[in-house]
Amino acid sequence: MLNTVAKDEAPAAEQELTDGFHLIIDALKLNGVETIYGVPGIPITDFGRMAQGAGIRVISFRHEQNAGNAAAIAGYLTKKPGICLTVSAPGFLNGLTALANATTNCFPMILISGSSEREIVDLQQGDYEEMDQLAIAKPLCKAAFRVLHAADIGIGVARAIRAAVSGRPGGVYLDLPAKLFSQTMEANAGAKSLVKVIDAAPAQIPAPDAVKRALDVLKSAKRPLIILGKGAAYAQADDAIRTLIEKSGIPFLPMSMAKGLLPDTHPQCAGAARSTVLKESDVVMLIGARLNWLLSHGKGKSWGKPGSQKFIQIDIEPKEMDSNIEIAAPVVGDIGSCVSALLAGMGDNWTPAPADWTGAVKTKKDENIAKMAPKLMSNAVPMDYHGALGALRTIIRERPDAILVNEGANTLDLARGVIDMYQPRKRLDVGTWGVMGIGMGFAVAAAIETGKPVLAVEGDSAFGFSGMEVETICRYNLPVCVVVFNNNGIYRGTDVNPSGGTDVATTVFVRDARYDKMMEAFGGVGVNATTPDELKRAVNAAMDSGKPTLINAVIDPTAGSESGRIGNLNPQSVLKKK
Ligand code: ADP
Ligand code: TPW
Ligand code: MG
Repeated sequence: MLNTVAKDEAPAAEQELTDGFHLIIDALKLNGVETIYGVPGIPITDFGRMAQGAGIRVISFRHEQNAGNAAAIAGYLTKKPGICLTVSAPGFLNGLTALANATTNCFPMILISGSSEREIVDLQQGDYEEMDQLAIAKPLCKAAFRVLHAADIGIGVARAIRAAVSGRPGGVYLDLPAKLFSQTMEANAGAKSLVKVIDAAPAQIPAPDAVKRALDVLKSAKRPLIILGKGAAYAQADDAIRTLIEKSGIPFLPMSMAKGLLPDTHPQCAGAARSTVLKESDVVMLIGARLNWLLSHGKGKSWGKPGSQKFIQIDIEPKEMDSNIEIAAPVVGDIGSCVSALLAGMGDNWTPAPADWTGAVKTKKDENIAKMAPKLMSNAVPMDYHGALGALRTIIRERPDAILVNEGANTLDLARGVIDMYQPRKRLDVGTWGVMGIGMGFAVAAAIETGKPVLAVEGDSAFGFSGMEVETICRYNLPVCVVVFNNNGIYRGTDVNPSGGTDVATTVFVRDARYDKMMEAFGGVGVNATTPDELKRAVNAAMDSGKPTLINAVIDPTAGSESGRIGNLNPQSVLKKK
């Protein structure tokens, strides 16, 4: 039903009116938007209230960046654009980091921001929260639109939705000036102006010759490898991907957020033999994974000798091909269509990957897994990373449908390696930028969008970027268990101030802080855990009860290493240290 407002001075022929507020709500509802993540204020406070009144779930955060991260991950989890709603200028800017991060990660989201009066902004006459938001958003997202007339709201919302989810997904900015909200128009015309987006992300079928080329390259392989990226997880083509992998017998390497697309315990999973397969494979098929820094750009010492490896790449974005090295067989299309076409082309008599190769990968993998096993049993107190993660690994094995959110440096890199995932789209982390601050936003949206329990494994620094949202978690009573790996600082808690002055080192926090008290402050459960056993018990209790819980896991402050696993990316001074 269309919302309407009565006109103050109704003309003789009683005309029903609608306005910007109602048209935006109707346009969102018409397109299946069920949840908005945001922070209220001028000019969108009433809009939030009215959206809630109209049955949209409106989740209010304490900071827009977290609302934006929630919207972005909602988009990733559902393949529908997540919606973030912010106030003008400062609120908009706070949301912008999340919008840019969504674009970088190929997550579909729409940042809807109220803005000030165009006439005043453009003449720079000093309006309340004046800012040329559209111009600022443009370079940071896939598309940016502004709606000036109520009659264009339907088209504006439709364009935003289509831009966010079609082709390579990403962030879209929708600018709604304050005046638009109260603009009126005739209700029937308003209803007709709305647009239901049909087939928002159309299938993109790969060209038959591209598929044939890819199969020819694959057929020639003696040591093939498949790399699954988060695009493959996003595509929700889980069955087709599994069939391709099992039919081909090719070892697969999941990128961080693709873990669980097939279980990490799958016999063909080469996660524990990563360096071997990158170096020794002769044909690499990338499925929804970019050859960016996370894969050392497809060259250099992590890879085989130049020219010794051929790449097949499946991606919806044609410009991604040859971005870093030559792609021998580009397959452009959506992953579901591409993988199905490859399967059809493979027929029933496909020769599986050579046994000497798959055997060698398995031997290496078993060796590495055996090497790690005793570390995971560590009962050292204070806990080291492996001891604490060993406990969490067991919990995810026993509760494979829980969603794992993960950020930090050592806390991220080690958890990625230690905690096996068993189901698709269950691991959400810092993604392409390695950005800190996604934790609580992701956790809130994961709980709301899926209804599953969430385990957020957070470095103490990482947690701090979004920590205030524990109030949000308590307010909405979400089944989120946050574990803060508290090692008193960034990477380590033991650095000293090189000047000998009284300030602590730049990477060090208050010693022995009790993050668990933060959750207690808002009525949630707080636990201080000093052993793997205590940690395990506390997480299990949290997951059984579904109560918001924060566990302060006391980690040995000497245990971490600089920047976790990517210390090599730190520039080094060539001058002698004083
Ligand atoms: P990872 O970090 O896991 O390696 P990336 O974010 O680098 O993954 O790569 C994801 C890739 O997936 C992007 O290049 C994006 O264009 C692509 N992608 C996203 N969705 C689809 C889809 N439905 N079909 C094909 N490719 C997709
Ligand atoms: C938005 C730089 C990378 S990792 C990290 C920072 C500040 C925190 C590491 O400490 P933590 O983990 O979380 O305690 P641990 O286990 O190693 O002690 N600002 C942004 N993003 C990034 N990546 C940084 C700063 C950084
Ligand atoms: Mg830390």
